[in-house]
Amino acid sequence: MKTWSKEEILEVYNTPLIELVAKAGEIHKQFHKIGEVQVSSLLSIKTGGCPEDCAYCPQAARYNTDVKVHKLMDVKEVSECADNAKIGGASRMCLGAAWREVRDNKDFDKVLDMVKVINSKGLEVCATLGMVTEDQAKKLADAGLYAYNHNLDTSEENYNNIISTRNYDDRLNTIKNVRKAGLTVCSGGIIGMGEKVEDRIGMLHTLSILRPQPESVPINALVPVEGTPMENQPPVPIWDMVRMIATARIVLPHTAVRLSAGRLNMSMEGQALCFLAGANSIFAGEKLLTTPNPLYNQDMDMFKILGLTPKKSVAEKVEA
Ligand code: SAM
Ligand code: DTB
Ligand code: SF4
Repeated sequence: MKTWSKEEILEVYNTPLIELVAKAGEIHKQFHKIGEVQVSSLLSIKTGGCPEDCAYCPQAARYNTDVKVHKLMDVKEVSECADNAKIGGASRMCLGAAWREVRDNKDFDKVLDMVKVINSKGLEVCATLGMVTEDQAKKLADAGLYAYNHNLDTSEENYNNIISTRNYDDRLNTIKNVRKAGLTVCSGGIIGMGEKVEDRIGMLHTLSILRPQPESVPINALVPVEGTPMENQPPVPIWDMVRMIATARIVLPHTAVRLSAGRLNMSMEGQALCFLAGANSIFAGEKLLTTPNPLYNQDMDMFKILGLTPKKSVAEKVEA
């Protein structure tokens, strides 16, 4: 596995666009099935009221947003959502909680039960619950969790401008704990927060030098939400998204690169370029965690028009 320097990654990012997409497409073809896109479903199991101050996030308690605070959902409700996600063609389900960190209490036991139930339906289960210890990550793994999402979000240098209630090392530590527990790692970030190109590169560099590299890297375009410090950020140009995805594909050849938040502002043509550049997953369903996402039927039309096929879950592949 090549160890990329920041300078090399920047050079990749700045490659003339068509050449960059072609290069990324070659790598994509080598390690993935062209046109195969994983459909993932997102569910916010505990919404809002978060003590952290992530400047992009509508769920931080300190910002005055329209998000309705909701305590942890019931296992039964979550199980029904998983059934619907499966009917809709999802092979992975990600549970999100607006927590700073996991605590060893009844709520955590409930999350473990949710993981067990969803896993038993043959879906890959991912969770994003904030910081976790190795012991907690092990409990999640034992319950059948497949992946843990914990985003770096931006570069180490830019981190303090976006979040002040924790630091980059906290983030990297949780990723280490997740790895030690034998879970797969999902970690990516957001573009469009006013960061420099160097910050995008810095984030990709940190992800690319992890060993093993993360199995999953979500690339989010900021969804600016009223009431957050980022409410007036201009939309991310599609070309930046394409460059970011192509660069991620090249420096993380085996990784699932997820075209995550922000698709509502992207045309089908724009998204097609992202798939050509190596994106091989989307979040489907009309809501991400708290913000809108394209309608399910629109995405299915896109799959038809572009000739995309939904990827099966790891569990379904074992059965086949
Ligand atoms: N509280 C946990 C944490 O921060 O790790 C998990 C939930 S948090 C909402 C998961 C991720 O959602 C964040 O790391 C961030 O990348 C993404 N996110 C949150 N708000 C966003 C927004 N407005 N636009 C794009 N991505 C966003
Ligand atoms: C990720 O990187 N993006 C997803 C998932 N991981 C959990 C979340 C996007 C959230 C967008 C803002 C919202 O809907 O609240
Ligand atoms: Fe809380 Fe996560 Fe939102 Fe930060 S991103 S405010 S930790 S829910």
